[in-house]
Amino acid sequence: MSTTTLPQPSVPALFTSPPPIQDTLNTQTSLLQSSTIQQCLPYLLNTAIPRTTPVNVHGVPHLTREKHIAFLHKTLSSLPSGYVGYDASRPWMFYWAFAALSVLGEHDAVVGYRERLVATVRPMQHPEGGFGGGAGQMAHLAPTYAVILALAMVGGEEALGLVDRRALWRWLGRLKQADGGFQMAIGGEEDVRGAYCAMVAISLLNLPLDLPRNSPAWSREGDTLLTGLPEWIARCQSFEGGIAERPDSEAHGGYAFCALASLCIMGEPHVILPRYLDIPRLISWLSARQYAPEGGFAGRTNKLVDGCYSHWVGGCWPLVQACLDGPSLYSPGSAPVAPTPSVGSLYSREGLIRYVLCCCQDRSKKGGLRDKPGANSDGYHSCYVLAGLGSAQTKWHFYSLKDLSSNDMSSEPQHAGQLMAGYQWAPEQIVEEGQVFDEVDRVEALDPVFVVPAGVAERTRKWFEVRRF
Ligand code: FPP
Ligand code: K
Ligand code: ZN
Repeated sequence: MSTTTLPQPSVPALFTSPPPIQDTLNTQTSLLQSSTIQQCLPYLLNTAIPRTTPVNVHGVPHLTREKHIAFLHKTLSSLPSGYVGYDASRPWMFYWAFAALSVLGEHDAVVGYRERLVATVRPMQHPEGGFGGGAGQMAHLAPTYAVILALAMVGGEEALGLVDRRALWRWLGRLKQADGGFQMAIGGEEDVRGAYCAMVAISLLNLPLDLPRNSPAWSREGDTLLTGLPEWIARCQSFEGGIAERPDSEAHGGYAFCALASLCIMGEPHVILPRYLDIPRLISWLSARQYAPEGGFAGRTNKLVDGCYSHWVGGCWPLVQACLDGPSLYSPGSAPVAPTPSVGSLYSREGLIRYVLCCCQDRSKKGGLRDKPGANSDGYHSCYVLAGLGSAQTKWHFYSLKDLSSNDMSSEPQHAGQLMAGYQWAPEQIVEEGQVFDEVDRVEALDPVFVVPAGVAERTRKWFEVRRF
């Protein structure tokens, strides 16, 4: 292992110096950006923390794995009163901790929470379908998504069997709008999170695609829960090329991921993404989200880097890459054979890895991962920072099971079980001469569409497929 403290290794100038061009007009925005750079530089140079913090030959500190693991368990224990505002996010706290622990390889620990998860979320299920953020609360797609993914991660009859799929399907019908999108809750906001959370639920739980008759979107026989959805998502692409929460709103990385991942559940990335999105403009917008010297991503134009966008923006890249490259060839029993990539990496993996390991780790006793230096670590950032790190260390292959010459979308699927594109991904570790992280700091990448450990989505879909709806 290449751990060293002296001499200080040299870090490329890109990550150690302010941008060469500076706007002379000072605004609140530009001053905040400059001070963020100043806040990050000592961490990128490893001069901020006690000088004894070991860094590798690339000047990158190690992942303080054990501290992060302990922190994640703590987020699921008794919490101080300051956390009262998180009460309605208890489903999310399970999801964030489980996903982050999985990235760190702690799969058994996750399964060990099954009973507690089941006991906590069972009373959160609404009799008319979906889950609320607490017992007796109205159902909402955000906690519903978090509950479903948390249950999927622990697996088993006790967990998966508690979901009332029929009620969930009817509730989703009520959320489906005539313009194609989904509301987050009945009478609530319609945004692209709704599209993603609904598609994840429909696909993983193998729900019928038929539109329930109670749906405000119901107009004629043959309409489905998917009718008009990709068209609605297309309308969320903004003039900047990024994707907004809803049509005519501001592009943001969180929504870009939701939009791309929903489309990648409905179709193969190289077919469906260019059909509904202007890909060159999307790539241009996504590229502008990565900053130097910080190395990390910001969520939107003129805003600051933040560790959670390591996933929300970083997680867009494998989907876009698969769209450009087309499918890898898959023959059962052997590794997928990649197509000749159209381009190299679409973003600076080195930059992101430096930002995560230098700037996002709380290396004090507390542990956990954070937005940026000076911010407190929390479950949400731990989850999405680690997810981004795993993605940066991984090449995701989308593989096609069918004849590559036929991109046949003509026969419309009638059942979620026929939507297979979300399950045709295989990870490959990127191992490179000169990579800036040491092998001890390699983590597991989460599924690029469902954001659960590799294999969990397919296992869950199969579990529901053989059960009566
Ligand atoms: C801006 O916060 C944040 C948003 C506009 C929402 C972002 C959306 C997500 C993270 C996606 C959520 C997805 C699901 C599935 C629930 P801010 O103004 O504090 O941050 P900023 O300055 O970085 O934009
Ligand atoms: K933020
Ligand atoms: Zn954040």
